[in-house]
Amino acid sequence: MGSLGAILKHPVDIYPLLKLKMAAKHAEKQIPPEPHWAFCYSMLHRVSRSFALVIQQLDTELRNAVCIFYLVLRALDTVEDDTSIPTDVKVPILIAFHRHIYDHDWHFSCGTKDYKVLMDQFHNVSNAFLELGKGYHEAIEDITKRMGAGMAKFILKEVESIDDYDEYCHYVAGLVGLGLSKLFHASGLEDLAPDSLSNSMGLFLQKTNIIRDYLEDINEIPKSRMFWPREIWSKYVNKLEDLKHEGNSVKAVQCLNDMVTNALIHMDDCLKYLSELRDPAIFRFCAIPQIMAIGTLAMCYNNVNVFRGVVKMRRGLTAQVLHQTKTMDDVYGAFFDFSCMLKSKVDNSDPNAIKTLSRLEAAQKSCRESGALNKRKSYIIRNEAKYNSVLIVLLFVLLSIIFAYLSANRSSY
Ligand code: D61
Ligand code: MG
Repeated sequence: MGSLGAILKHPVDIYPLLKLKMAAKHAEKQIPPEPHWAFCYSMLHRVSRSFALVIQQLDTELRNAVCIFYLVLRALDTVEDDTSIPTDVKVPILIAFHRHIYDHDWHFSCGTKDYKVLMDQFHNVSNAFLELGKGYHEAIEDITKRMGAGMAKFILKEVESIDDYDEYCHYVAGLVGLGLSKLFHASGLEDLAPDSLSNSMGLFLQKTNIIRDYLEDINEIPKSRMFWPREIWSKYVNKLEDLKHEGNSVKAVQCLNDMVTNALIHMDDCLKYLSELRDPAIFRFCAIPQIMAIGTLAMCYNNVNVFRGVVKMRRGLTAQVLHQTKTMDDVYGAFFDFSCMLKSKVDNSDPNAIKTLSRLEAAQKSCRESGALNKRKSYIIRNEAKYNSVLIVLLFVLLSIIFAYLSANRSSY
């Protein structure tokens, strides 16, 4: 549950963290009795704690479809991510994956840990997939086919231009956005969202991951993986791996800030997509990952530690996002706060400072114009100070009671 030090520094985290623990316990108890569905849901919890919690809140029928959609694509991604599979073996598997999901017996062993279990026991996922309605089959098959083909294309080719970068992110995450919008529509709960907005939802999440995971991807064994586009990094260094050398810290951080500025373009589309959703559970399912993404970008911006280790949002802050995100007003509030935090980190000497600031100001303008600000909880500073003083008063009251009790006892002797 996060270290004691972090909790003492941020006492506001205590309540959301406890609630999160309870929500996770509750979700685990809800695992269905049929063995193939039990496998799918326990796998979902093991490979993605964060998506599992939000998926769990959807209505049963849609929840089953989204769970299988997730596991099918996670399995496809496990093939893509395993750098020990030779290209001539990997490419045909990626291309044919959308057919394997109809085959009860198909499996291909790869990946490690939980991902290996998912791959070895994939028949459970196929069996559950086959029980979904036809509308869901078509959407899942179509996206799996297009994603597999796109991944195969980028096994053979590097991400050179920013257009390549957007194209790669479209295959691995934008298509998830398109597929989810289709599933929401098929469930009868939402109108069909425009593809370009659904795509942006995925691009914002994927670009955030690619920025955050620089070091992990470059250090991948036996072969490093590179997703930062040459068009951006070549302005700062000669080779992508040079960014991790300490002598290049200044250039590395400028390059990182350039990458974050690129990701910020998608904020506006994401706000638009979210503002059109009607179902509260679908809304939360979509909004929470987006808020975590902008929070992560705010942590990464101008932070050399991205090149030294993993930069993550505090677990307590994640728990706060999970519980404070209910309506569009909460999203405007969170986007506004994290944009503020980003703005305060922009250094005027950064080569992209003006571009970064103007993107952040544009987002803040949308949030302000929504009229949602003022009446809300903030993720930064203000509330924390208020909460801390309440805690101090409580502590004082408690000590007074103990003191009064002790002196009363003493006087009775
Ligand atoms: C609303 C709500 C959730 C959304 C969305 C709209 C639009 C797109 C997405 C989720 C997908 C976002 C993907 C971002 C995280 N990136 C990865 O996991 C990378 O793999 C990409 C290919 C597999 C995608 C599997 C997936 C992920 C989330 C889903 C989903 C399917 C289905 C339903 C709901 C959410 C990344 O993974 C490695 C890592 O980050 O550890 C990679 O290999 O690059
Ligand atoms: Mg991948």
